[in-house]
Amino acid sequence: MSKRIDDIYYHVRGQSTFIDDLPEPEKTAHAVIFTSPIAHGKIKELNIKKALQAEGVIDIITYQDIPGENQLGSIVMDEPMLAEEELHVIGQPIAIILAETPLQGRKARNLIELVYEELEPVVDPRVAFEKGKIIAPPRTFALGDVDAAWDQCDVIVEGRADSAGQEHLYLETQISLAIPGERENFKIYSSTQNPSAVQKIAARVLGLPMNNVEVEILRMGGAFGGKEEQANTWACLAVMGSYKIKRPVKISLPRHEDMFMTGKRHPYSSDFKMGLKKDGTILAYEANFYQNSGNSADLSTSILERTLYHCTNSYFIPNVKATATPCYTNLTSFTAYRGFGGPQGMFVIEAAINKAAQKLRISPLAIQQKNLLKEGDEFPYGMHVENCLIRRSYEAAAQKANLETKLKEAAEFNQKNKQFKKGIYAMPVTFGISFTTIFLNQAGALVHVYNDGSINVSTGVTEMGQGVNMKIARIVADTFSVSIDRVRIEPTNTSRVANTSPTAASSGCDMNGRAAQLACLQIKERLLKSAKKQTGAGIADTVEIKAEYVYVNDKKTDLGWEKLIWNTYFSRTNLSAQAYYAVPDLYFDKTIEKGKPFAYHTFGTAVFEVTVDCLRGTYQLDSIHISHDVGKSINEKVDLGQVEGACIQGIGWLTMEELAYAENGRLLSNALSTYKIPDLKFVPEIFESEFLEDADNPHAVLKSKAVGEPPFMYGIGAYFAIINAIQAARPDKDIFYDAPITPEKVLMNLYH
Ligand code: LUZ
Ligand code: MOS
Repeated sequence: MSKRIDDIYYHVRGQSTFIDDLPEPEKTAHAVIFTSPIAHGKIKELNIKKALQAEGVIDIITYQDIPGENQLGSIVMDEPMLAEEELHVIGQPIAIILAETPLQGRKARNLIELVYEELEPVVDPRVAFEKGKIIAPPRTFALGDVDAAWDQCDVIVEGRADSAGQEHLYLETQISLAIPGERENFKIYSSTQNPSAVQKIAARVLGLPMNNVEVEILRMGGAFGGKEEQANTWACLAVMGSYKIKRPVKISLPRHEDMFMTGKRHPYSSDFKMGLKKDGTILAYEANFYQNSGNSADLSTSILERTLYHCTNSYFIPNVKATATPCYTNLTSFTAYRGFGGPQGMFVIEAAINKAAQKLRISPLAIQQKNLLKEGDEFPYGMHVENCLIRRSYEAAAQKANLETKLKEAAEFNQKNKQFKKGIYAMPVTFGISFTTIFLNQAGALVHVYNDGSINVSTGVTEMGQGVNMKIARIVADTFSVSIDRVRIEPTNTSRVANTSPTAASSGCDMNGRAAQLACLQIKERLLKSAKKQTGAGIADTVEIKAEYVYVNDKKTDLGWEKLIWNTYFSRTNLSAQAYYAVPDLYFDKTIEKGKPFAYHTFGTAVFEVTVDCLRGTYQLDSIHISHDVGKSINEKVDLGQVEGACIQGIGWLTMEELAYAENGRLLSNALSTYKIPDLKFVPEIFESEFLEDADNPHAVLKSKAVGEPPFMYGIGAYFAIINAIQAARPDKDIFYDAPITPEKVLMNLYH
């Protein structure tokens, strides 16, 4: 990888720039947001007089100042930008304070007086469901006939599994800079995965057409889904400020404000029932998911959908009925987070398998292996699995981990030790690639070749540290067959590539990489035509570009890239191209909940070994072995980073990351002193990942596969490895599945 295109080279030197590094334009004002102190209630009186007179305050904006619609919603219109009367959550924006400095803004914020009437908050999705506070009616995915199947089962287990939310903890907090131009035009720099959404919603709030708003993002310092929808808020608040005072306005959330004001992964509370044959064959599975959606819909309904898609994970089960409901609560609006509801669905079926294994007195791994998907098996959503690699990856991971030996050694260890117990678990993952919202599966690109031979690429994808720009540069360089040093990736900008989908659903490179490739191919066709003329080759001769030179009938000519480009330009030929890609053959019929929502699936398996201290409840990861399917990797280091990073992030979700709320809905874990994520010391000494070989994917660019989200779900395996160790100490104990499994919960599971 060339240094020029390699983000890591600049990141580690602190030379990459983020929005906060942009020089602030002259007269930039700083916005500080006054928010609701209560989780549920009504505004009786809002008094901003004193705050307006505070030092450095330029203006204070409330909902009455909004020229367009006071509405940020994109699926359900239930999210006012600034509260009018009703308050639904602590941290809900009420007023924008514009000041010369952030500190002056914060001081003025303390002077705002709010009189309110407090109402009882709801924080539990099951309570919300009982009260009828739901965003949409329940949806059910079904296959076969569960009700008829229970009679044929040798054992049936039932239980409950809860998984908590998760803070994104992107390194760069939410930030936006809005700059007013002439004639009500605005340029917004936003740390967003979704520039076109920022553009659309900012235009809506201002009551302007979309072509008055230009949105740009060079890169984010992490996002993980937290900026798929929820960057909109801060960009819209900033542009509202700049509209009102006709000055540039910047919003940059301090860490603790970001932590309590922004959305997180959805907590779920779920019931399951599983029926099996004695040999471990699963005959029937029923699940009921209560999604804690928070105080506004945001992307909750789409996330809920993916929970249903992935509720049977990598297993074929002939009879399935899974129901899910998005429930309003007075907590932060939960949002997209790596895996997008999939992890929550997969967690529950692993809990069911674990419980069934205990009852059958067989290993949960035996149940997994018995029921892994086979080529052609049907998912509850009607799609059949193709090019299925789950068994291969399971076997490869087992072999790499020496699973048989490990199990034997762990059993011996557990016999000999009372205080320390080892646990082992394998986690297979099958994840569907494509936006389940079908219209989002489209992308565009704009490529310019300048007449000195350098190449400039714009697509709709956003770089958030996942390395997509390096992959796209590789695709472009390979398509032209030139050095990657010639390629530059532009910041993502709504004026260069329009109507973009969010960089999400792991599909950023698949779709935008393909669009970039198609644009390059258009230019390349013109270049080859011109090369034919330039070399005097005949109609029957084959002309190619290989490693920066034109070849005629496989013979190298002295026509190099730069000369080829200049001559082509000189003969008045277009060296720019725009291209578009839509993923083919996707459909879904919601009336029957069947279709083909995914271009393909990705597969992989991780094997975990842990040691639990049954006296203290603490635990340590001993080893992780992963066999993962990335198709034909475009950039192995980038893909490896995604696989291992996602795995650790998934482990964090279910082990140490604990969102603590007070009964009144206040987030208590709103700082890094009270919210712990995995660090280097937590990562096991033995952490080995490999890619499945000979797993080329026919459905994505350069035979690659999407990699961003699927490995997140490996983390579920660490949770059940810990459970497995607990069961070694207490084989007959009724386990409660309530993630994250903090040391307190280990002890409660052992002794309570
Ligand atoms: N966003 C979205 C996503 O709008 N639809 C999806 O299916 C999806 N999947 C994963 C992550 N983000
Ligand atoms: Mo997403 S959870 O932004 O792919």
